[in-house]
Amino acid sequence: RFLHAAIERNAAFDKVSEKDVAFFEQVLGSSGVISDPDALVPFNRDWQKKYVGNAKVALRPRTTQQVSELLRYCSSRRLAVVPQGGNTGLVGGSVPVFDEVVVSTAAMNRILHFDEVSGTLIAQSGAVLQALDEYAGQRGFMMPLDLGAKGSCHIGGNVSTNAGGLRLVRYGSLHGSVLGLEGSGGDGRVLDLLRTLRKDNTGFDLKQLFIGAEGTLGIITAVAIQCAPRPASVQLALLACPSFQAVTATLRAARRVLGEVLSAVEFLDQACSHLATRHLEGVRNPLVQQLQPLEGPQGGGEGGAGATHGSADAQSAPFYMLVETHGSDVDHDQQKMERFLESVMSEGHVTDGTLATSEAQAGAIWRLREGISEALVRRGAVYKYDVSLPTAVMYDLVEVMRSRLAAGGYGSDAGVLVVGYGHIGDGNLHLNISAPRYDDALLSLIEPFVYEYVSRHNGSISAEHGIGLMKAQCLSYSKGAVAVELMRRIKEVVDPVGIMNPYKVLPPR
Ligand code: FAD
Ligand code: 2HG
Ligand code: ZN
Repeated sequence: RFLHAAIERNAAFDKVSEKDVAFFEQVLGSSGVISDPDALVPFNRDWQKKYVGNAKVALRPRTTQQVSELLRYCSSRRLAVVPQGGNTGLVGGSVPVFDEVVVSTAAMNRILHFDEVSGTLIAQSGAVLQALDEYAGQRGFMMPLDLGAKGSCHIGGNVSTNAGGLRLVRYGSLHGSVLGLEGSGGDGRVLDLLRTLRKDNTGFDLKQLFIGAEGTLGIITAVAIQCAPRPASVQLALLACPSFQAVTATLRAARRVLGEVLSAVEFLDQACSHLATRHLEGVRNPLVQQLQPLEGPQGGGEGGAGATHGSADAQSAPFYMLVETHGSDVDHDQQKMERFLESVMSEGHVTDGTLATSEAQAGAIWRLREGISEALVRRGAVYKYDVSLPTAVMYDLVEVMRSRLAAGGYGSDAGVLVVGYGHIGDGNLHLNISAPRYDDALLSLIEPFVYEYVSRHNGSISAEHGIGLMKAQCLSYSKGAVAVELMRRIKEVVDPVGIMNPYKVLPPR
């Protein structure tokens, strides 16, 4: 596919032979080795169906020992490997680029230990996030991260991408909540760092290297994580804001008034709201009274904040926010939420709002926000940018991009939609450009412009999704030469033959 046009297969890697398959079957049994072309399809393509590889074999180990044996063998045979969890990654990191061996953690999903006093959980890396959250929930705890892909993503994939998600503003990053991990380096050496201690100052904190390494060092086989107490009281408000300035003012008020109970602050623009309600069954925005039928080539009011076309726009606000609290006292939290709403409404930062009065209502509001990625995929081709920027200027990038593309002939009349949403409480914007089809001329208007813009504003080209294949050639926009060289050297130590997830994260030399 066009995405691989500039990359050549590294000829130093050998191709999988029948003898290799026989070895894999000896280690895993035949059920752990997938080589049938049809059965390989889901291992070879990503969630967006944008990145498609050509692996001839996928492996499903069940134990750390098996992972170690497989990697030792692949190193000795110079067979490149791509680790795969739930395959929900958004930067092309979880699928082969060429014929790398896929090592899937899908069969490594056992929960190994739970401490009901401290809330520490140990699980194999292939455990699905939602299953872990349900398990912790039955014991009065919750996982410290939550994201739209929770039903499919694995904890090992979350840790490998250092996933952020919807509640990082409250529960912090995985660099803090992962207490320990176990993994195998590319050469098969098992690194046992599976501790559950809050405090452990014994030299280099090696587990941090694996958090966010995106499978370039080795394979995480188990994770120890600090769960948080499940809140007795949860409040969720969906708010309509008249401008992006009002969104940032509302964020400031949420921090000031809600303080320690604040658990999520998300935003989406008008175009996202329309996308989710139009492309996803049963999703509606309770603050938009009545949607108009689709109009025009771009589907009526999909034009985005500030756009004037499509009568549906007249009825909805330019921006929406989700503001959530987690606390232990319903009365106290409700009082705080009321004070917050009074403050932002009296100042005109919020023009309309609704409070969820049941778990079902809260779930429906979250679906509006969490469903945006899926709605975008349903609409057609998507160019995704996941950036950190100073909050005050964050949305400027969406507006600048909209004007730039329109001036280049890729406006809404060409079916191109530029939308912005994300974790505003963490300074994280998801800029997505939706188009009828992938188009190199459109891409050349977006990149490198978007990376230069982010770099100029001292932002990050990857806030939470990682670098993967998509941004490996662009790492220098966010990391200096010395840092990149150090990353290479660390990889050489942990993965001496260099078989782990080649072509990803690090730029070609
Ligand atoms: P995969 O996609 O399988 O892999 C991701 C990367 O990690 C790859 O490079 C892979 O090689 C590597 N990897 C996987 N498992 C291992 C392992 N055991 N050892 C070593 N390397 C491994 N991300 C966010 O940060 N925040 C969000 O809010 C968010 N929301 C999302 C919503 C949707 C609908 C979707 C589809 C994705 C979303 N993501 C989000 C992207 C996010 O990266 C993933 O959902 C998740 O963290 C990846 O987990 P996974 O198990 O699917 O990993
Ligand atoms: C989210 O916050 C995810 O919904 C996905 O990180 C963002 O699809 C995207 O761009
Ligand atoms: Zn996100």
